[in-house]
Amino acid sequence: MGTKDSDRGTGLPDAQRRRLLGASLGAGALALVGHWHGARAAPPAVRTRLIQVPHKRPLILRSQRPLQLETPLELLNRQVFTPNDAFFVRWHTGKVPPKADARRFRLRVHGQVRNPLSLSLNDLQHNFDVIELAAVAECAGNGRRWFRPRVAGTQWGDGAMGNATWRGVRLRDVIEEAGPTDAAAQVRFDGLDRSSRQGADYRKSLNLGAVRDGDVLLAFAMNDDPLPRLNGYPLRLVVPGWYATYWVKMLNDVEVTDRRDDGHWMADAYRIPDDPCACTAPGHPASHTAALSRLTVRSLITSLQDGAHIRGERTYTIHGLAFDAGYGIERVLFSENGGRSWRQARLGKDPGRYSFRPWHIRFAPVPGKSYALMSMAINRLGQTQRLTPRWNAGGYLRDVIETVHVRAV
Ligand SMILES: Nc1nc2c(c(=O)[nH]1)N[C@H]1C(S)=C(S)[C@@H](COP(=O)(O)O)O[C@H]1N2
Ligand SMILES: [Mo]
Repeated sequence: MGTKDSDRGTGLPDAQRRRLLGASLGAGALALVGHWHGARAAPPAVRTRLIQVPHKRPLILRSQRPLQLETPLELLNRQVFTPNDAFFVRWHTGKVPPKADARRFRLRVHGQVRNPLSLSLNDLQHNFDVIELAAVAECAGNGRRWFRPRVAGTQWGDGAMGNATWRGVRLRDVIEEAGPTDAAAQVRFDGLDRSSRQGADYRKSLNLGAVRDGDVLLAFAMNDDPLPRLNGYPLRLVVPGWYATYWVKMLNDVEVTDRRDDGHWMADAYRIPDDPCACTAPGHPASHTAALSRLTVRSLITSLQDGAHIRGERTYTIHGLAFDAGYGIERVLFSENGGRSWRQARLGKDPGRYSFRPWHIRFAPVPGKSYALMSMAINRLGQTQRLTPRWNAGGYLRDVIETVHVRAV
């Protein structure tokens, strides 16, 4: 499905620098709006707007202020690594800071440390071990638009996620170099963006225990290129297996603290009901909440969209992806009859335990028949996806087995 034929822009008023592509995604996406009774059918009359900002392909516009752009599903299809110019964008601030000057940029490490640091990009790249790993960044609100009843917040489809190789240095090594004092308890991360009408200054914290995990990176490269400005140039935190809310962009300030962060983005936002399900009944707020942390197990069919009409009398290869919090995907099962029977899909190459894992399977539809296609991933711990959707007021932790309804014609 091409995005180029969506080029009939309507143009929004404050869009001088941007080329707005004010049309729907094209035939496949239009089918989404249709009559299909799938739980995932988009609310009627909602048109999916594509927008093109500098250094990005046309992406789905979820909001302009703050800037929130979603990757169309077809750009996640059949590529394990999401190209930088297709990678989703989520800011909380109304105004994304200008691109930092790499020569003047410094990362400050201070607070409960014996040896405060001020590190240039060059210091980071040459004074510490450089490592690289593949990891999925998924927004905690990914899939929120499928929650019923509907919840407040950005109505993301499934494209508020992407997979990349991240190159950088271990956070652990930098913190060790600074030498935490005995009082050290947490580490707080702050980027170049500041508070705005859209919200408080964006800061997130991790416990010292999580920081000691050698896979947490201060990353300066993404898919072998410098980070795009909108994805955090020149430096971002990468917390593999954890929701991207922790992956602070344009990171320039790391503070080791002696107490729990009571700032807005830790204490009020990005919290889930503190029970094993992380569920509540609509209208019944959770009495206890916990900060979000690890990703759920998920899989998606990426080669067909809900409501699609497909040709019968042809064998299809269905493609999809699966991921979890880094324990590793062990199996993906596929059903063409709404979960009554399952077949095992073939897993593609494994780029690492935090990465998207591609899978595919053959499917031979019969003309005139309708199919409810499903996929279910199972990780090495035996964790799998839910059969019924969980509900919580934040629209977090989506991990239900998704259904793609298609009709063979
Ligand atoms: N400095 C800064 N970092 C941030 C944010 C932000 O608003 N400011 N948003 C966070 C959230 S909620 C998400 S989902 C990811 C989005 O990363 P991306 O824009 O590279 O896709 O960045 C995280 N890091
Ligand atoms: Mo997010």
